[in-house]
Order: sequence, then C-alpha cells, then structure tokens
Amino acid sequence: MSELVARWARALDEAATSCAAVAGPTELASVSLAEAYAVQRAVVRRRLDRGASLVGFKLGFTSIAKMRQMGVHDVIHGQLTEDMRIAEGGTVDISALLHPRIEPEVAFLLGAPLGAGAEGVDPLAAVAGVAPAVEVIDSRYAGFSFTLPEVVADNASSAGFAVGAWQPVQGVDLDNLGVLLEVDGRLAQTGSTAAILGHPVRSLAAASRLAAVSGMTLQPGWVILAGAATAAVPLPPGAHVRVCVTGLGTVEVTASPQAGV
Ligand code: 0L1
Ligand code: MG
Repeated sequence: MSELVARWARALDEAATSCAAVAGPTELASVSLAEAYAVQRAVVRRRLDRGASLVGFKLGFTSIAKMRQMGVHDVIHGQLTEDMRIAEGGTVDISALLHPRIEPEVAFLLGAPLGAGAEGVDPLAAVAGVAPAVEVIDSRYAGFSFTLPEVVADNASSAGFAVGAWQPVQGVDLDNLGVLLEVDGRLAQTGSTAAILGHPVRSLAAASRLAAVSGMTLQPGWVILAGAATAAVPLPPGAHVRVCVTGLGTVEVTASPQAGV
C-alpha cells in the first residue's frame, strides 16, 4: 500500500469515526480512479479490522443527471458493511454522522455469486429477491463537496441502508415503477425506477462488471443497492422517512434526535 493510500484511508476513517469533516480540495482530488479505489479498499479494511463484515455493494451516479453534474460517464461503487444496516422501521443514529442525506433506492438480494469468478453469469439469474430500500449517505468532506476520486475514496458516501420486505424478482417489471420519498408525512421527492440507469437491472450488470474489475466477488446473501431514483434530501434530527416503490412496497426509518438514541 502506498503512503498516500494509507494516509488518506486513515484520514477518511478518522473523519467518519470522530465526526470531523475533511476540508477540500484534498490531494485526492486529482488522483486516478485506481488510486481512489485503493483508498476505498483501505478505508473499508480498517472497518473490517474493527470487526465489521462485508454485506453488500452499492452503486452511485446511476442517474444520467448526476453523471452529467459530475462530468462522468460511468457509475462508481462502494462497499456496505453490517454496521451500516438499519432495521426496517428502525432508527438512524445521526449523532454519528456529519450531514446525512437520504435517497430512495431499489435493492437486490443475491442468491448466487456475481463479479470475479462469476463472469458471464446472467445477473438477474443470481438474484434471490428485490425490495424497496432507503440509503443514508454522508460525505466525510466539508460541505458535501468533492471530486470524483475523492468520493470514490470516501466509499461513495456510504453511511447506512434499510431494506423493505424481499419479493421474488420474477414477475416484477422494474423498468418504470413510481418512487415516493416522504419525510414526516410530506412528499420530499418523486421519481421512477427508470432513473436508475434506465432500468435497475442495468445496475446489477454494472455491479457485476465493476466488482470483477476490482477482483471482488459479490457473495450470496449480499445486498446490492442499485442507485438512487431521485435526488438525495437532508435527513434532519427526528425525521420519519418513508419510501414507497409502486408494486414493491415500502420501507421506513426514523432519524435519532441530535443527541443520539
Ligand atoms: O449513493 C450515491 O449515489 C452516492 C454517490 C456519491 C455521490 C453523493 O454523495 O451524492
Ligand atoms: Mg445511493
């Protein structure tokens, strides 16, 4: 591991654990994506060394609008650990977060491996279930402001996720389902699953491809967050969040008061 990778893995990990944002632009701002992913792996390694376990993979920049905004042409990925999981109906401890936002997503549950060692497998055939999901994102950079390599290094702003009831993927046409994001009973965002790369299944194919490039195998039992169907919105203290995906169901979480749960 290079000195830069080790130094930034420590800096981003400490920013998360001490709730102190890193001021940008940083020297990561213009590193290669390969170096940025090396920092991401090292950040996640530090979490694993503290006892966390890998439970999934997420995609970011899955909407054309967000790609254009960042001037990028491909999605990015991040890694989900067990300590990021929030029970359906549970509490998001925002006292441990810098400036949390939420976004409605579609989640897939893998029943078979994808990625490295499973090249050529039909991604949909590897899916054991699909569910509505809500992702909590939190940037470790001040002002939620970063370049592409910076956000890749920061594990694609991953912070938490909750998933609704799993359903069999067969017979659910995922291409254009309505998505509602409510905060305290008020509509915050509306969208469609079509905003997720045109069809969430494309995210699954992208996850498989990106994992293979990184030498990662997406494991049976893992959750794959396909990407946001709308823009993210701030998650204020005490807020009750409900995501509804037509035909898939709902998922709800509540933010803790500022002082913690
Ligand atoms: O889950 C996401 O789409 C986040 C990707 C990183 C960019 C951001 O923090 O908005
Ligand atoms: Mg997301």
